[in-house]
Amino acid sequence: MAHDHAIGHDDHEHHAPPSGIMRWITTTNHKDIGSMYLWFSFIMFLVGGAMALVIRAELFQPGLQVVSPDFFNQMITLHALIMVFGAIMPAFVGFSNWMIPLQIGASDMAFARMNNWSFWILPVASGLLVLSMFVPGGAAGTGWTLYPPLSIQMGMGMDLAIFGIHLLGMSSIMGAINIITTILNMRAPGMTLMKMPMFCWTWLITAFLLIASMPVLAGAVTMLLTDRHFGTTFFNAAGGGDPVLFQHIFWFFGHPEVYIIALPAFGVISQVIPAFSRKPLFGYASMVYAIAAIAVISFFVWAHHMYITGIPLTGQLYFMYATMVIAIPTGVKVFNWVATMWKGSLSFETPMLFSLGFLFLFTLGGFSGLVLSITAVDILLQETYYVIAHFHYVMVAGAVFSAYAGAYYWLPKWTGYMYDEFLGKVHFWLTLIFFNMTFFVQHFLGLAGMPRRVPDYALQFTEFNMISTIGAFGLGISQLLFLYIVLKARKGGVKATTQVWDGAEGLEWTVPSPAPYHTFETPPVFEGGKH
Ligand code: CU1
Repeated sequence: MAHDHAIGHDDHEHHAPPSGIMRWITTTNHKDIGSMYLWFSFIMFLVGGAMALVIRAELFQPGLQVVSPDFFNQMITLHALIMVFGAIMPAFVGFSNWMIPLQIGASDMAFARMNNWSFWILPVASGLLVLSMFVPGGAAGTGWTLYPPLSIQMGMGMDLAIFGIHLLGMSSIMGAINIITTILNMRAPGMTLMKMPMFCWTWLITAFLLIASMPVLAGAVTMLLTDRHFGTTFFNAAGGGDPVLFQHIFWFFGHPEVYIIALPAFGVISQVIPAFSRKPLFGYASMVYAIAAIAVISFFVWAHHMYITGIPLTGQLYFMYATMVIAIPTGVKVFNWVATMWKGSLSFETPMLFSLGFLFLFTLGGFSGLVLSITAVDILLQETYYVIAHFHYVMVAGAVFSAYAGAYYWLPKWTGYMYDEFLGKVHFWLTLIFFNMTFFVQHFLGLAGMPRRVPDYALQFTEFNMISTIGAFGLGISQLLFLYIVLKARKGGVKATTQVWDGAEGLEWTVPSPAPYHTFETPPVFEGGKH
């Protein structure tokens, strides 16, 4: 930035752009920031994964072998917070930074400097979470839901978690404002909303979800903070408050949060499946309406997490049916993905394999969600491993699989080189097998009554826990293969062409940035690929 203070000074003084680490700290380039989000996300994925392995190591056999119950509780909390806020959400924000400007033909994000700030808040916030393990009393041992009264009694690790969550919320809200402004104001001529690639649509709607739900979480943890330190009694019955109030506020954020994670994942899948089917996405408009419907309904189902808190029977019935209603727009999406493949010219490179893995396993997670939505069943299964199994099918098979689908799909665009297709497929199959080995058996453990968030268990649960732990270590180790594949692709090799996936793509990522004027005057042409 050449700021000219002296009148009459020659205005052509030019500073070289910052290099080295300063480039990354000061960058306003959406591709740089996208890459930083993705690298940060993967590092946090490994950190949160290591914590999961501590949990699984302890649960390998009954009794206490590896960690203290207290530290186990801390791992339970931090694994969840780090995976949700540090790994999964930043991964899809990384995709959004990289791809939204390219897909709509914008030169960058609307608020390029705020974009830099959104990112750099993240390592600080996640650092606070990790740091909280080392303060007196350790990290919050409440689970990521931070329920009072326990969260009011916890040590200062809880304060660090609260401050971390405030910062994470700021980062998300700024990112959401940026995405909405970019999409609404910076589309190239001819790029109407209903011509946008589906990934942009999912993020546009997700950004509104973020703006509506993150402040609610911020409010909940702020009330917790004042209950802890400033004498309020929002959640303390002794002062006229109610601990269940916290659960209502938390889940009013928490359930939309599920879709903040899932919708961008749907967006990625909606790009990858058409590309590898050499057909346009089936039912584009119905897909947009389905995303919007899911987003709206997601705000009205929160108490399905609270069936055992004594809400009235009519309330339980309402939340049961409202939750089941979400299966309808979700079913529309699954139908559209399958219909896109119908009579397509299919091929099964790594991005498509991860998308199909997503399609099968996420649907399974949806079905176990339907099971849990039934009040009478949930009262039995609440706080058991069935719930753990359910949401890991949503979070891992849903979000992580589609993040991998997107990463392999766009890696040639990002690096300029093809990744190793054979190793990519090995990565997929190892991930698929070990994922199911880890989590499928947890359905049985839950149905048999094994409680979640407890470091010890009764003898009859031993075999399934051993299988689950072996699967978890396999799953963890096979993710290092992905790191190797990315590093290898960055070093060079076969150059990526502009039509990597055989050209059925039209708009996807073949648009140069900034896009040439009038790129989108005509609808994309689908050429049909190889036959
Ligand atoms: Cu929910």
